[in-house]
Amino acid sequence: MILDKSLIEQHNQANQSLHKKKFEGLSAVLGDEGHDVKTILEKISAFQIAIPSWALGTGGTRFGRFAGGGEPRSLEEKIEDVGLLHALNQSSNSISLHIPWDIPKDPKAITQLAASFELGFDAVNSNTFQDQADQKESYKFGSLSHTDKSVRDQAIQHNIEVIRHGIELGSKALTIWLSDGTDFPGQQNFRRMFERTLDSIQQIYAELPADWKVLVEYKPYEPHFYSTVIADWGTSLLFCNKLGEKAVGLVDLGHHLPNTNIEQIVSRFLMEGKLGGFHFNDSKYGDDDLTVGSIKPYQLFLIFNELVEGMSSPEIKNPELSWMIDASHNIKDPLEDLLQSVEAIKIAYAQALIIDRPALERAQAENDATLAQEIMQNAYRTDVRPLLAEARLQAGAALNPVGFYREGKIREQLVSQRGAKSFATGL
Ligand code: RM4
Ligand code: MN
Ligand code: MN
Repeated sequence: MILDKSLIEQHNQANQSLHKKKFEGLSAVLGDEGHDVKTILEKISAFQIAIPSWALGTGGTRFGRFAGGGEPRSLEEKIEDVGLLHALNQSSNSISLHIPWDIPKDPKAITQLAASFELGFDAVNSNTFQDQADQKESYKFGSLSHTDKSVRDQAIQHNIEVIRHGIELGSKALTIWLSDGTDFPGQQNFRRMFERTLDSIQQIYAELPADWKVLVEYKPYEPHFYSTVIADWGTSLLFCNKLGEKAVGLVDLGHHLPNTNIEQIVSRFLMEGKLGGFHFNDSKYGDDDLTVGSIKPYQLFLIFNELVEGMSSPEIKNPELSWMIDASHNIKDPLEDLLQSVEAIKIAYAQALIIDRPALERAQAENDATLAQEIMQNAYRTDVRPLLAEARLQAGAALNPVGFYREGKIREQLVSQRGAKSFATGL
C-alpha cells in the first residue's frame, strides 16, 4: 500500500496550530538554556532506525499466537510496510532481514522495490537456532559450537550464504545471534564450546567483504537454560577482540539479567571502540521484546547519555553504529508498535542531546551527586516531543504518526488487501 502524501499534508494542516505553540515554547526555553535548536533538529532528523523484517507480523509466545490480520505475506509486502512506516515518520530508512525467514529470491527487484520507498538494507541476520525442512544436519545440540564438524560446517556455510545475500542487497553487516548453549550442568565443556565457536566464526569472518562488520550479539539464556556460549558483553568482547577489527558487539536491550547496568556496558564497549549496534526493545523480566520505552524509559535515556557523550568525545574511536529494533508484538498492531518504538528511541536521543554537559562535568569533578542528578533529570523530564514532531513536519512526515495511522484506517486497508488471516514469517 502506498501512502497518498497529500493526506499527510492535510493531517499536518489540521494539527499544525497546537504543534506550533508547543514547539515555539520549547525552542524558546532551549534557546535560553544555550542550545542550538536547529542543530538538534538536524540530528533528530538524521537519526534512522532499521526495522526488523521478522517483526512486521503479530508475534506470540510459545503458548500461542493471536494474529491481527493484514500481515505481510511476502518479503515484498514487508518492504511495503516499512515504506509505510518511513513515510509516516521519516525515521526508518532501512530494513534488517532474517534469513531464511526472508530470502530475497530476486535481489535486484527487491533492492529496486526498497529504493522506491527510499529504503536500504541494514544488517542481515543468520538463523541456526531452528532446523529447516531441507537441512541435512540438526541444530538440536548447537550449530557453530557443535561437537560434530559436519554440523559446524553446515552452520558456517549458512552464515556465508547470508553474507552473499547481504552483498546483493547492499548490506554492510552480518549479525550473529548464536543460540548455542546447554540445558544441564556437565552437558558440555565450556572452554571447548568457546574454542569451537571461535574457530567457526573465524571462518565466517574470513568471508566478510572489506567494508563489512560482523555484529556479535550476546544473550544470557533462552532457548537454552543452563549456559549460553555468548552469554554476556564480556564474552562478546572477547570474541570480537580475538576475531579482529571487523567484529563488534551488539547490545540487545532484552538480553541482560534483571537490573543489569546496561548503560555502563555501552560505555565500556564504546571505550574499546567495539560497539557495533543495538537491538532496541524493552523488558520487565527477560527477552520480553516489548515496545521500546514502555517499561524503562529512564534506562533508555541513560543509554543515550552514554552514546551522545561517547560519540562526541574525541577520545572515542568507535565505528558507525547500526540502530535496529528487535521486538515482537503479541497484542498490539505491529506497525503501531514500531511507530511507538521509533518515537521512544528518538525521545531518549533528543533528551540526551539537551543534557547540560559542561555543567554535568563540573558537578562530576566536584563530586556533587545531587547536582548531577538535577542536571540529568532536568533533561529527562523535558517534554521533547515537539522537537520530534517539528523534525517530522520539516521532513514531510506526519505530525502524529499513530494518530494518522488510525484516522487513515491503514490497518483496515491492509486487512482488505491481504486478508484477515494472512501470516508473516518471523517471531
Ligand atoms: C533472539 C535475538 C536475535 C533475534 C532472534 C529472533 O532472541 O534477539 O537478535 O534475531 O531472537
Ligand atoms: Mn536481538
Ligand atoms: Mn532477543
